[in-house]
Amino acid sequence: MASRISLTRFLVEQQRVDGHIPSQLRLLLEVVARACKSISQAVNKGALGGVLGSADSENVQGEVQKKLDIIANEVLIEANEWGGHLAAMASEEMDSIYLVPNRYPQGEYLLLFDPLDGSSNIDVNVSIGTIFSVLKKPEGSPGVTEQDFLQAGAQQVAAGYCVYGPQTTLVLTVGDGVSMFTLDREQGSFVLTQENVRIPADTKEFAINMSNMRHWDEPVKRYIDECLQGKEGPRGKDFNMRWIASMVADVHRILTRGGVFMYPWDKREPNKPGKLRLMYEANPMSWLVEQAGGAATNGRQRILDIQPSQLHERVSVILGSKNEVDRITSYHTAL
Ligand code: P6P
Repeated sequence: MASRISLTRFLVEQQRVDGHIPSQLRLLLEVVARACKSISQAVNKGALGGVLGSADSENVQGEVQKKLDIIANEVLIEANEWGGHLAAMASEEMDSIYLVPNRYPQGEYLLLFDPLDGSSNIDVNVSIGTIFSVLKKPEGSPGVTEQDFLQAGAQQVAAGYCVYGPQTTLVLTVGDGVSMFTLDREQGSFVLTQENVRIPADTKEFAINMSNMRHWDEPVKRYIDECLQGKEGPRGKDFNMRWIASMVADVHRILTRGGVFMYPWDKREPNKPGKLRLMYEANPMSWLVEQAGGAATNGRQRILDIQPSQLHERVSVILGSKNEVDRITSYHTAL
């Protein structure tokens, strides 16, 4: 069997192709991948590593932090702060941005991440993952402030996630399609296992937390109701449902076989636009989905066009197979 291409070789070749990715960005992505390997090791230990359960603390979102949330956050900070490729970082687990300490060289990139998405699944051994997004630090600003992070998702220069499931798989885009790398634990390196990932435009599978049905807005109720009517209904086909409650795992399934993922606004907290965070969940996942031929909106607007006003702001998310997302969006904009 031909030897597989390592992530390192893939990135070097991406860099070599008309400098598609500058060396500093390549270095950053390799450091993030190494950090994900360390997080994967910690996750895989589970009870044997004493890393399950809660940390008896809350994050900026007011959510109880799991021990692994904090471990993953620390791994990403420590791996990335000294390399000279970053100016600052932002994390779901930290209230404010993290400036690279003055003892280290400052770089031109900003790294944002949800260090361990799907934490409610940690203690029940269900797939979880790390989501990351890379922006360029705006030119001219001497220091770095939170304002420098508030860029629309369309400004990302790299985005990806690492899913810790039966395999540990890193999924990445630098704006030239989506590639998947599986961790070869014998070699200790990520190897290319799929490139030019494409999401089918149509699907028979939707992902949503059905327990919230009574709280949804009418367009979402209409769409799901039509799916549930199956062959006899207006869609003329039966649908399947999946909900893993780990966005990384649900999005990985959609990138692998199509589908539509929805976490829409609902009446439970009407002042919040949605549950998921724009900067380090929705934006990176939306870019990956679009790079694979899918679509991603908040019901009315392309997610990557949303101009953020706060670092931890939330957003309604509808993403996946393009024809389904377009249909759901049309139900919202028709009102
Ligand atoms: P619910 C995990 O906490 C998360 O942020 C996403 O990964 C996931 O899709 C969603 O929340 C699950 O939310 O309300 O179904 O538990």
